[in-house]
Amino acid sequence: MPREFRLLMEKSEKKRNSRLILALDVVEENPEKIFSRSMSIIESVHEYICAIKINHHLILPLGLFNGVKRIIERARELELPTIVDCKANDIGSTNRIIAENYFRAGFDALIANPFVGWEDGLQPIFEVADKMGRGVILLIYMSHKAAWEGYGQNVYDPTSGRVEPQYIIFAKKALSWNADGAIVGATYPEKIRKIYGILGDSIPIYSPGVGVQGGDIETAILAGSYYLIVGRLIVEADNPARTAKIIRDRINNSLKRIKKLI
Ligand code: OMP
Repeated sequence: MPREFRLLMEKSEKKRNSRLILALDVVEENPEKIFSRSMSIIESVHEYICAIKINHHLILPLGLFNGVKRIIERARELELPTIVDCKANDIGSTNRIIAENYFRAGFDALIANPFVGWEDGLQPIFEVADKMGRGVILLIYMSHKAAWEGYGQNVYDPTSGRVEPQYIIFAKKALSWNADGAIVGATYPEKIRKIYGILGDSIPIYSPGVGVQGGDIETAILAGSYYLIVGRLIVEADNPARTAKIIRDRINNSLKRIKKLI
C-alpha cells in the first residue's frame, strides 16, 4: 500500500509535467540572504519542478522551526512536496526523534541510510512515516566518487547465504521495507540499470548527480531513473527558471525517445 507521499509526488509530477526535483542548496554569507534567495528561486522555478529537497545548506543556518518551516509552508501553498535530505543514520531512538521533528516541521519525506539496518535502526523511522503519512527514501548507491567503498562492497548476506554487492542487498531491503524511493547516483548508470532490474516500477529511483557531478540526464533516464535531483546547475545559474525549464524539457524529451524505442 503506497504511503500518502507517493501519491503526493505522482500528483505533483502530473500537474507540472515534471520529474525534476530541485535541491535547494543555496550558499550565501548570511542566513537572511540564504532565506531570501531560496524564496526567490522557488518563486521563479516552481512551475518546472515536482518537489523540493532541502539539505543542511538551509537547515543549519536557518534553523528548522523558524526559517526552514517558512520555506516548507510556501512550498505547501504551491502544492510542492518537500524532502529533507538528513540522511538519517543513527540508532532507533534517535532516528525516531529525527523523523518526528522533520515531519512535524512539515516535510513530506526524509532520506535515510540503510547501513544502520532495520531493528533498532530504521524501523522507528518507517513507523513514524506510517503514522504520519510521510515518505522514506533510501540511499542505495550514492553519486560521489567513493561510493564504491561502502555501497559497492561485496558482502555476505546471511539471509540469502550469498556474497552480493551491498547495493543489491539494499535494493532488496528497500522492497521488503516498503521504501518510497531509492537514491542511485546518475553518475553510475550501470548501477541504476541493475537496481531498476530489482525494483522495477514498484519503487521509483531518484537520481542526483547530473551536471556538476558529471551524470547525464538521458543516460540516467534510459537506465531506469524516475526522478532527477538537481542542485547547483539550477541554484547557481544566471537564470534559474530558464535552466530548470531546459532540464525539465530534456527529461521529458528523453522519456518520449524511450517510449519510441520500446
Ligand atoms: P548537485 O550536485 O549540485 O546537483 O546537488 C546534488 C544534491 O543531491 C545535493 O544536495 C547532494 O547532497 C544530494 N545527493 C547527492 O549529490 N548524491 C547522493 O548520492 C545523494 C544525494 C541526496 O541524498 O540527495
